[in-house]
Order: sequence, then C-alpha cells, then structure tokens
Amino acid sequence: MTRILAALTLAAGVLLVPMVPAEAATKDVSIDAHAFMPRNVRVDFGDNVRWTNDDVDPHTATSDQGFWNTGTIDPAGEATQAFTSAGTYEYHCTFHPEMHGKVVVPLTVGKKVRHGWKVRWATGREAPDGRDFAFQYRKKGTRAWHTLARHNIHTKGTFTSDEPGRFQIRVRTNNTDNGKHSDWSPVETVKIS
Ligand SMILES: [Cu+2]
Repeated sequence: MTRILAALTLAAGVLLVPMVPAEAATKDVSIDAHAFMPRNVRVDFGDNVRWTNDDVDPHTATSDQGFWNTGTIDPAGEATQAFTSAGTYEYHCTFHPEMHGKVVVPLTVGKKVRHGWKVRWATGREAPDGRDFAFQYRKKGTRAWHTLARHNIHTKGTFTSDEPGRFQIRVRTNNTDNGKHSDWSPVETVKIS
C-alpha cells in the first residue's frame, strides 16, 4: 500500500493587499418554551449569532467548551456572539441544562493551486489568545483521519497531496485556556488532480 503524502502548508499571513473584511451577517435564534429555535444554525466564520429571549423565563446561551457565555438574557432581551473560526459548537442554558443548541461553522475552500487547494478556517491572521486549530484529512472512501496540524495558530493554508483523488478535510477550534475543543467542522471535499 502506498503511503499518501499530504501536506498542509500554513500561510505566514504576510498580506500585501489589505483584506477588506466582508460585512458580518447575523443569524437569529429565538429562545422560546425552554428551547433554542432553530436548535442548529450554520454561519460562516466572521458572522454572528444573535439570541433573542421570547420566553417568560431568563436563559443563557453558554458554550459547552467555554468558548463563550452570554450571561443571563432576560425576557425580551438579546445577546450576540461572533464566530471567528471553523468547528461545531455545542451550547446549553446554564439555568436549564436540558436546553441544547449547536452552531456549525464550516471552513472555506478557495483557489486551486498546483496539487492542492487554498483553505481558510478563521478570520484574521492568527488565532486570538486562548485559541488554536487542528486540521485533518482523509482520502475519500477511507476510514481513518490523519492530522496535519494539531495546534496551529494560522488561519489559512494550502492543502496538497502527491496522489490524485478526492480528499475530505475538516478543522476544529481548540480552547487552549481550558484544554477543550469544538467538534469538527462539516467535512469539505477537494479533488486533487
Ligand atoms: Cu434556560
């Protein structure tokens, strides 16, 4: 069996042209009848989630892994949280642990390059303090995931392989303040020819 040589070249982040950040979008989640609705939302990194409390009781939207905590959102109140990196983020209400929700943030596949693709998984040049990223891939149709970067602070890179084929890639965000991490982002598939 031939070993696939895949690599993730991490971009140093020297930007010759200043990037104009796209305007952040905001997805709304209503809290009503002791539930987050919709329970799962998907946003691009750089976008926000806004929780509005349409219930008669106070609630919170609190990350299971300590990524954020809105604190108490009183009835008719709201709280907004920016999501700056790829991963799947589970959250709950601290007052009502049966209340669960999920924010899904995909990575983005950019330009095709020789034997690979440019990929990006977070805003900015580097991870903010207390965060870093893990990157995995596998050849489509195989089972095991391979880690190319376990704790990297770069927000983008180039995924390459010396063997053509379809590859699946995914990213998660680590919370280095507490040793926890998000779940994996949705899987993206890139074709290498
Ligand atoms: Cu609650």
